[in-house]
Amino acid sequence: MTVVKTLGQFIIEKQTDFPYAKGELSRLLRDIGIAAKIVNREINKAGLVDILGEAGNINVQGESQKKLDVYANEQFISALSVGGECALVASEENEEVVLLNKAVSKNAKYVVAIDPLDGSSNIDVNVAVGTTFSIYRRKSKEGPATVEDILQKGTEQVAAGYIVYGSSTMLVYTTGKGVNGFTLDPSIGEFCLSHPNITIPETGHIYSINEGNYVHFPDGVKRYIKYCQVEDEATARPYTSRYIGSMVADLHRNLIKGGIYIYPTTASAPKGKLRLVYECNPLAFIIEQAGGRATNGYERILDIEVTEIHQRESIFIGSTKMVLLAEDFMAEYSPKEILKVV
Ligand code: P6P
Repeated sequence: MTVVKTLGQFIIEKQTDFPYAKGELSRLLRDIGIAAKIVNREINKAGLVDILGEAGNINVQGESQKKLDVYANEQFISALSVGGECALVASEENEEVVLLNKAVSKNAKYVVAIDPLDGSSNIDVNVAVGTTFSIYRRKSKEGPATVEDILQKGTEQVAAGYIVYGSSTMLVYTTGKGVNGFTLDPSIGEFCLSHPNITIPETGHIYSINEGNYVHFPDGVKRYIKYCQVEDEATARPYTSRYIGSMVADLHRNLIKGGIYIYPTTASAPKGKLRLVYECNPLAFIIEQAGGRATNGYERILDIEVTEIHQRESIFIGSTKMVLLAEDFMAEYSPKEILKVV
């Protein structure tokens, strides 16, 4: 008989990985799992209720906020606030950091960065969307947490993960000791361990990039795309192009099958489109823990200085050998020093 291990059981079991932990991180991960189940329920019926379409607001990115964006943001912030283990949240949907309920979280040790619903433009067309999150220890020792508590390098993450709301709903996370995936079993309302110790193939045959922006890509990216398209039996090229328009879904497929996702600088995104704090850093932590690589074409994502909540960054992320080769093309055709002058 197959023994089902739930997310809650797994978190408690792994708590011994942290000898000094008193359960705060375990409870924080549990709170995120609860919110994910609530958001999943709404996503799965989004087409049936008046939750589709524009919420009428514009978020800090200048993007029209879908109602489900707003709902997901509220659910994650509420779960973290009630749980009492988180002092502050930085969210894609909020221009400033959100201080959580002081009465409950005055002794909270952690802060969370989150993109509650990434790829939300796909909701109305029933394409997979995702949530990304990072957990840090707060740096401040007393008084209310501040934005400085979340402006930490990716290397300081205590835990990170994503939820992908796809053909099934999965929660994938790491605490720095490998990557584990849990699939939601709606019949019991629990995330169950389905993908223990996920590792990404060191190479792959899938490249994910919005080639509609080709004209404005750096030369190094153009050259790498052409490399992927050349016929070469020895390296199983041409590779397959797969781009969903929902980074969590693209990244999850590449994590399982091998591949590379690239969002470089473009005309409309001169610093890249993806946000360092709540998209690039959590996914980079996951990919590195799974044996992959994540850089901005030049330097490790997790080492990049964080100065603003919503700062954007280019990202090359996935199978190590594919990312390294893409970096070689960047070094040869788009060397950083020239880009600095320009
Ligand atoms: P484009 C979704 O808005 C997102 O942040 C990622 O999930 C996705 O990969 C990318 O942007 C899509 O952007 O410019 O290709 O439509």
